[in-house]
This record gives sequence, structure tokens and C-alpha cells, in this order.
Amino acid sequence: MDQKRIAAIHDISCFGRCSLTVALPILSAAGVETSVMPTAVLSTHTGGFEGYTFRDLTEDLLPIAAHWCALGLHFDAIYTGFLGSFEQIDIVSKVIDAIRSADTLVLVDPVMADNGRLYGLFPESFPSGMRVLCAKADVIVPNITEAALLTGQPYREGPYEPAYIEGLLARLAELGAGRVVLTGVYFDDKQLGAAVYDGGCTEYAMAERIPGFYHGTGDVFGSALLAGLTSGLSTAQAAQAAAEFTAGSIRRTHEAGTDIRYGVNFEAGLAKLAARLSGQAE
Ligand code: PXL
Repeated sequence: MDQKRIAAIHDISCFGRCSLTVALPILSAAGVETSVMPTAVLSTHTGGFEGYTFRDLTEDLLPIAAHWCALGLHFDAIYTGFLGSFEQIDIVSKVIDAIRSADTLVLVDPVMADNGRLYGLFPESFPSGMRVLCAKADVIVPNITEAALLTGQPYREGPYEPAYIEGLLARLAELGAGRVVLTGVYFDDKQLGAAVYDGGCTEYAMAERIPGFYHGTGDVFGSALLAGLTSGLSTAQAAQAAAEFTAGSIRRTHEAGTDIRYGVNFEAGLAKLAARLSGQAE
């Protein structure tokens, strides 16, 4: 059996289901060996909690990469997400160069903003740094706010017009990644999902839209997308599986009435996702 190995480069938010506490279980459930490079350790994510701790791990990243290189490890994919500082963008770019092989898929989620706003802990120059990291990627997975910041286009609230979404996709593709998966796309109140640009074609991967805002859903989607890609699905197929997995996680959380800061119940959907990706279920 050909077991894939990926390197996940994100923070650890100890509580609140996002970044590595989401990527590791989802990728592992899909049968993918997941090595982690934590960019920072926080007591919780930054979305709505007061007084969180933050330990920056910038100085550890290149030594971890150097050790992995010395071990001769091969990675089928590299998945980057939340970075702890502006300085880390350049360092993570060097890490990618150090640990990638000719056949490594590089997926960059330019985590930096949501709901029309750059996260408060990042400087205004952050999007310009992220643009450089995106140019290194094979696949980028921005949300609409990140897409607007990366391309200099105005941020709009949904429901969207296809022309706005496809304009963003075309400009995102110009950043250099061959494939773009734009999240948070909806044209009506019934469905929400992703716009997928791959090989010059645009497709939509939509699932049920549950009203409200839920934390960590970008990481749930990105992790499931990468699980699908490493399992051999096309970008559009992987985005469809990820959209349905994320919508199911949101639905369970909505029905349970959980505090939205606690993240979404993706755990109950892992077995079904794993079966789908291994071809056992629809
Ligand atoms: O889900 C993105 C994310 C990751 N890591 C941290 C965050 C956020 C979003 O707010 O705060 C620390």
C-alpha cells in the first residue's frame, strides 16, 4: 500500500478546533501520514477569545526542516496555513524549498483574514508577503476576504454574482498557482461552497448552506481538500467532498447549539469521509 506523507505547517491552537488540531485528525483519518511543523502555540485561536497565550516558534522552523532533510524524508504534499508572524512567510518559503521534491504538491492556505478584515495580529503588509508564498504553491485556498486582499479587488458581501467570483479567480490564478479553490462562495441562501479554477476551467463545488459564522471551517475544508487530492481525486472532486464534509460538520454544530468559538464537529464525519475517499461510499 502506498502511504502518502504530508507536512502540515500551521499553528497549534490548543483549544478551539482549527489549524493543526483539525488538519492532523482529518488527514490521518484519510490514511495520510501527517508530520507537523507548528508555527506557534496558542491557548486558543484568536477568534473571539480574550487573553490567549501566544508562543512564537519562528526560530524552530528552519532547524526542524534541516533535521527532516538530514533524515532524507519525502513528502507527497506540504500544507501551509496560519503563520505566526510576517517574518515566518519568508522562512516557510525556505522550508518549502528545503523539503519539497519534484513530485510534492504544495497547498497554501493564505490564512490572514475573514469577514472583510485582516486578522488583528497581522500588519497591513501581510497580504503582500502572502502573495509571494502563493506564487510557490500548486494549489491555493483563499476565502473571499483573503482573495480580495491578495488581488487588490474590493471585498464584497454575498450573495455573489458569478462575474465577481470569476474575476477573483482569474486574478488569483495570475499569482502563479495552477489551481485556485476559492471558499465561502454562495449565490443564494441554499448552497455554499467553493469555486474551483483548474487548467483554465471553472467549476463550483457546493453543499448545504447553514446560516451563521463558524470558526475553523476554512481549516476543515482545506484539510479535507488535501485529503481528497492525496487520495487521487481531481481538484473539483476533492473540493466537492470537502464542501460536503464541512457542511455536515457545520450542520451538526448548529443543531447542537455549540458556542461558535469552539469550532465545528467534524469528528463525527471522519469515518464517512475516510470511506468516501477510499472509494467505499458515495
Ligand atoms: O482557522 C484559522 C486560524 C488559525 N489559527 C489561529 C487563528 C485562526 C483564525 O482565527 O486565530 C491562531
